[in-house]
Amino acid sequence: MFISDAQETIVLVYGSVISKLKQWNSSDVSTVKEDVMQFYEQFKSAFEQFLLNAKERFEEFYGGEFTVAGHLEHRKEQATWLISTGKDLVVGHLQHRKEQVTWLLSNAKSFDTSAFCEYLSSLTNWSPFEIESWWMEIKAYWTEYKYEQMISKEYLYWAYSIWQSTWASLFRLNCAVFLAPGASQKTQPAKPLILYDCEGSSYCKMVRETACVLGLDVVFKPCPKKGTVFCKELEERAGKVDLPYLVDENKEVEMGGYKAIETHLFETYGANVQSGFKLNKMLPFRLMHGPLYFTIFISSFIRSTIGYGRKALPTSTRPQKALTLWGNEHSPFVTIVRELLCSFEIPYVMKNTPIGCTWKREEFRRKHSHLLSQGRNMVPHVIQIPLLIDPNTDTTMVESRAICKYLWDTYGEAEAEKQSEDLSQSSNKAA
Ligand SMILES: N[C@@H](CCC(=O)N[C@@H](CS)C(=O)NCC(=O)O)C(=O)O
Repeated sequence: MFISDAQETIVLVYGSVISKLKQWNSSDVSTVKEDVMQFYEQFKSAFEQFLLNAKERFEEFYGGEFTVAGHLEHRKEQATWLISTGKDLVVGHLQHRKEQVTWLLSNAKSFDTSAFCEYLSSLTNWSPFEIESWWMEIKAYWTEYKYEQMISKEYLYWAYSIWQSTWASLFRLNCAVFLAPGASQKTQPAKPLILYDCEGSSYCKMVRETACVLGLDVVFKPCPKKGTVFCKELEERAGKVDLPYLVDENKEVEMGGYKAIETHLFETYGANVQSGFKLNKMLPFRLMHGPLYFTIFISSFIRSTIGYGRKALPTSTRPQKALTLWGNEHSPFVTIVRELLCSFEIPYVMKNTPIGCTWKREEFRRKHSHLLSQGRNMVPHVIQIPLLIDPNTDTTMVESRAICKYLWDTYGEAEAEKQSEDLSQSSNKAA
């Protein structure tokens, strides 16, 4: 009931805002301004009523007290900004609303259009017929947009990768999702650990899982096949490229071999973690790093059929500073980002944030809660991963699909150029 109330109000307000914006797109700025003010007055009480209802429902459902945030104020500021910045921006704003409306449409399948039009008509001076025709127009527009988005090659690649990566994680029983009982902030290394790693390597994955359950931050230096950056560095350092390879400046040691690295990490940073097979959150990890360890090969094989993270890809630029990625080992959304970082040989600090790693989750929320949806913000310690920070371009972003696109656009242009060169060469030959 609450959901349908909420949906109705959101659809009502956004539907009419958007239809008005479409109309304003061809009007002059002063008419828009008058309209916005009138519109705002009309909806003010409906909005306020809705927020009060929501507050009551939330308090009833979750207990405790909720404060109504300044959503209305925020909308007012947006409208004022929009008007002051000129008519052209209305178009930009429409673009921005696209995704919201796409979501609304997919969530409002059983939405009763005629009741909506009647309701809107009773609140405004527009006739139900007029409203209905706007609604149909908007719906057709957004549905077409959604369809375009859905069939794009890039979307299909993303969706398929997530689906496949989810299976790869399930084969490992999502064993690095929880912080190991006993691991704590007190035992974290002062200087971050450095790992020469390749995303597609099974043995490297074993080490990544270990670092994740211990909540350790790791600087990754990716060494994909045919890599030219860190493979060379590792060869100079260790005499050969044998992955994984750990450098721990805190203890002034460095070593290869996944078993040796795991033992070092547990002994140094997981001394309080229970050993043996106990029925707790560590059980999947103990099984996967004990009798069922062979599933790592199945997991890697699943992902080897498609995707990056094995071979190096040509890049357009090299980052000056290391990037930062918040995530955990088993999130399929994080995996596809790591795969690209690996293939582009981009160094990055992995902020491993398994469930239960409260100190880091609190740090995340202190710094980035403005990037979380209202729903996530309401639940203590919930965050959104992956979150990528690129100090080279001053970018902080969430959403795996957008992050992958960003990495391609920023660092992978050479691939696109090469492909178009290949294409033009082959078409020249054909001619
Ligand atoms: N649409 C997002 C989904 C990301 C997502 O839901 N990630 C999960 C992990 S699989 C998450 O943020 N979990 C919250 C948490 O661990 O608190 C994306 O594509 O990046």
